[in-house]
Amino acid sequence: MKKAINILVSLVMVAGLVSCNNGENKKGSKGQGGLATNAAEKVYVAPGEHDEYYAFFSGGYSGNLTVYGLPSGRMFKEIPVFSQFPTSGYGYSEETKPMFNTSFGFVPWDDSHHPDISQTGGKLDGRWIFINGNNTPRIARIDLETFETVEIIELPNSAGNHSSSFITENTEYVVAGTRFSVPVPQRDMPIKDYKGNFKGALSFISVDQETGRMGIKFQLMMPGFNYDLSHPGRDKSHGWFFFTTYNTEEANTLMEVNSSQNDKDFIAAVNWKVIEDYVNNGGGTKMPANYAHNVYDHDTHLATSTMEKEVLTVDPTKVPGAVFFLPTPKSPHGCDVDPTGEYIIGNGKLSADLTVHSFTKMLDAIENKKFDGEAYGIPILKFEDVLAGTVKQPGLGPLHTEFDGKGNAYTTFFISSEVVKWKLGTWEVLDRQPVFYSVGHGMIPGGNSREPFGKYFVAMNKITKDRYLPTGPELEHSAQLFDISGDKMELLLDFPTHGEPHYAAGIRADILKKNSKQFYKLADNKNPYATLSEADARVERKGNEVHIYMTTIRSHFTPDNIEGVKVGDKVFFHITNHEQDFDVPHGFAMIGANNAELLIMPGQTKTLVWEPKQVGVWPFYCTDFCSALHQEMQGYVRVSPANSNMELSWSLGED
Ligand code: K7E
Ligand code: CUA
Repeated sequence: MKKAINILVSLVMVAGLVSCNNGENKKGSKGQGGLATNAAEKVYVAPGEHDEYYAFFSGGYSGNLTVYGLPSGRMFKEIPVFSQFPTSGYGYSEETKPMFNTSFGFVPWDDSHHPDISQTGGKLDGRWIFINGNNTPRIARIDLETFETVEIIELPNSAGNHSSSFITENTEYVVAGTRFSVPVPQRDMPIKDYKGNFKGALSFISVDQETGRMGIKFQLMMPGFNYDLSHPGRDKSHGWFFFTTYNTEEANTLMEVNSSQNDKDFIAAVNWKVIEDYVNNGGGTKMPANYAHNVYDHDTHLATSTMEKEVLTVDPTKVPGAVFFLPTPKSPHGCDVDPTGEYIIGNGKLSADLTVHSFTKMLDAIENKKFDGEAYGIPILKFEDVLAGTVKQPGLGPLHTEFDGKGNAYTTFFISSEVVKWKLGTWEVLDRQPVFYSVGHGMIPGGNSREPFGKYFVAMNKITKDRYLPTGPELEHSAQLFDISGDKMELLLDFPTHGEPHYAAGIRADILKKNSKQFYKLADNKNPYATLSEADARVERKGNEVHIYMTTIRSHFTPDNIEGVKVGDKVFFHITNHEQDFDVPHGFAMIGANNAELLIMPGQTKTLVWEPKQVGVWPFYCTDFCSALHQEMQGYVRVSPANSNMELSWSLGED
């Protein structure tokens, strides 16, 4: 076995070298990664015109989400989610800091992998997009009217929240599975006692259909495998959820060898409707827990954090008919279900072939109790009984599969650096195109729904190398856009992405853009520190706290001269932007503030804390070029010694 691994490792290295060299040679030769003559036209979006699709790319280690247009590949926005974002002050302003509260304290970073857009009836509805925080297990919800993160819920009993965040077809649940199994509850125990003692929690988070509010409905306590990716059933398989596993060996060291011993790992098939009934009828065990639930309110412009103290756990062996294992070769990564819900594809990273399971056969095997033993009390189905077919030797290192809704599947191959199009049902390979280089996920807009918009495929590549002008040792990752409307995939465009996009979610632009919010109504602003008229602007002292209630409108702050602040004070700038117009934020920056600026949207209130350390007269200014007199949008705070008797005073336009 060690030998096999070594061969694989060598292959990886050779593949890297070969594809790199080929890139230089193949430029311009059609079908080899070069461009067909009309490719430029197909991606050209004329000045002032809009793209046809939105694409939301996860940021990986940036912790955020970036928004692009397709087919142009233009980046429109970075939405901060799990990471502090100085560009807008997200996670720096007092209003947004609670978004990062966790049971570990303030955690202003994460590793985000899998965005998924809400659905109704198996179709993308464009209400929300969800994404996972992998490192400190969390799920975030982003409102697609405002493109702002509005909720983050932490997951107890989870570690490496990777088989997440995928959405059932009416957004009943956003599902999050643990990659690393851990002791549950956490305790001090020898690592070598992992096997049989650690647990893998699969969390089913319900979503309120009106408000979008998340809540952990139950956690399924599975055996201590690694739950890598997951996918909901669709259409006929709606009500089921599928999770790939690796390390069914339950190894805890030298994983690259020890977790690759078994010829087959499993796809876990979970009938969540059965479990839902079970818990609705009082099943499950309440377990003490401690996890943060953070919610941002658009009316108060304020995030609040609540620590939840309990979670409902379910032992899968207590719910007959709820969980089954489908043997799947060989350390499968991607777990994908086609739009009809019939085919469940497990991409065995170390397997020569692609394994496709049949949902119908699975039900049949379950009904006839054709089991091949069990693992920790969970029935294992026979491989042959659930197999729909195999795609023979399609490439090396399969990772993920997407669907075009026309009966075709597109699988990415990391090692052989290619995308392979194949036919569901006949399993024949129809086309293959090289990618530059080493693709992770692919994405077809709507590909996770019953109705993919099968026009484009985006490859998210891990290695960029010679594709762009060099920028030192690190290059941005590169996406490649393919036209998949014809029989053959056609490469149209390379474009850089930000962070490490693992996965992306795409949607037709017209579904979202009509709902996009243009500004917040000042009259609806319920922030407790809001200043709704300039006449109410003021400065108040409470002990050593100074609260400045400030307003902004083109092109001044009210007040703009403030005196009576002292060294040792803690100064809160509560700033309300009085603009009521599309795309007119004002910024706010204070010299020496130990955080970032604020970018305050029209109608919004944001608060920045500044602790003056030095006596003097210190300026602040607007950071966003908002008008012809933007450069005049500035003011001063006079800071007196700590023991000074200086009274507070403030003014605008007076001498
Ligand atoms: Cu394959 Cu995190 Cu979905 Cu990366 S994962 S590629
Ligand atoms: Cu306000 Cu510049």
